[in-house]
Amino acid sequence: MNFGRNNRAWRLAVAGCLFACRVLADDHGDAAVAATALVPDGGAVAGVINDDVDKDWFSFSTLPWVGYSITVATGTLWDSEADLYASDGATCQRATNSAGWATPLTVAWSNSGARTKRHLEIGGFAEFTTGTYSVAVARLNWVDADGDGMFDPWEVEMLGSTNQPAGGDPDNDGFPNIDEYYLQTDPDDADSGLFVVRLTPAATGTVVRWDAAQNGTYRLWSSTNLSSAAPGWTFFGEKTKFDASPAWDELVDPAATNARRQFYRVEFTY
Ligand SMILES: [Ca+2]
Ligand SMILES: [Ca+2]
Ligand SMILES: [Ca+2]
Ligand SMILES: [Ca+2]
Repeated sequence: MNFGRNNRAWRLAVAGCLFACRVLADDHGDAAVAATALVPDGGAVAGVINDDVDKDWFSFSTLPWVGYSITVATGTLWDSEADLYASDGATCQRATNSAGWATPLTVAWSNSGARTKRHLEIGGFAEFTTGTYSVAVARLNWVDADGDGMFDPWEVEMLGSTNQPAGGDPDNDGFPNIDEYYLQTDPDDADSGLFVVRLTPAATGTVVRWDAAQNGTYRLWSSTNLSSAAPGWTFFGEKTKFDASPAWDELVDPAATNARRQFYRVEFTY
């Protein structure tokens, strides 16, 4: 066959490639790091399962003491699969699908720990299933009559009323009330906050222990020097706490051995 530039078969082949490339372009990322952000109570987001192996990833921020309902409504997609992952994007916490059930598919999850991000992986359930869908996240029990971003039942339980502002610090520990809400520490106890509580030097490194709440994700930094900018802080690990107890977590800093002086910093992220 002649595939010269003016040949009709050549032009059809090019047109076919362009058409195929457009069909295969994906609308949402295929991994947790490329997740599309969903806003709780912010309405539905449309998506397309482009081919039978396409997975669309979403993420949303969850607040302590608050329940969430995730709804996947199918359009032309025959049935759907929705898996809920922890903030690390790797630990599956709930797997469900709509096969055999009337759509839409719903997944409920309540955050009994610290503020954290959740990831959602959506795909078609049956093989060779493609088509359109929409996904929405709703808060089931959110109450914030004073509009300070802190869940009112938590304020009443921990501070006696909703009178305290988000930026207040009645226990003078340096953590404002809203941070204590996110961290799930006690806003009325100066000893309850985000602190490095123990360092255990060993030949293989130093075991760093800090206050940690369930679902919390923490980032750890070390430095040999607090008095100047050099060498600054060195990041050595991130960890998500999955269990409710104990109320601390640990990570080894392998660069710090017995003979060295080290300072540590722990950061809460969500
Ligand atoms: Ca897609
Ligand atoms: Ca409030
Ligand atoms: Ca405080
Ligand atoms: Ca406190």
